[in-house]
Amino acid sequence: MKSALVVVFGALVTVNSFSAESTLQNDPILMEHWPPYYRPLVAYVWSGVPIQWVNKTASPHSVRDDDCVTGETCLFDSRSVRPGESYTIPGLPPGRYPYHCELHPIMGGTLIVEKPVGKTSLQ
Ligand SMILES: [Cu+2]
Repeated sequence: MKSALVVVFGALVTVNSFSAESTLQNDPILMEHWPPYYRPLVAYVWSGVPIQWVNKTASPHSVRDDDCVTGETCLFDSRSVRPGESYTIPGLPPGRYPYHCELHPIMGGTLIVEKPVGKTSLQ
């Protein structure tokens, strides 16, 4: 029983140190006029945590899951986000999610959604 408690405590310490040192994204993702268009281009986020994009340009943009195009499960599609506005999704399951702007096909970004517990490879 004592060893089990030690293991649980060790896991908590590991998770806490990972949080402090990781590059996981807490700030909104910015939509921009110039490359890489979405900043950061590849955003690492926790699963289940809301993700926000902010449009600080003078033009409308969108955030659309690439799977919306292929006919697979379309997990997010902002439609047009006007200048000064933002778009937030409640969070995603772990995985890799390429996305694009429906209005400007040159704009593309990627979300990497990480599972917060039991993930040790980034330490
Ligand atoms: Cu755009």
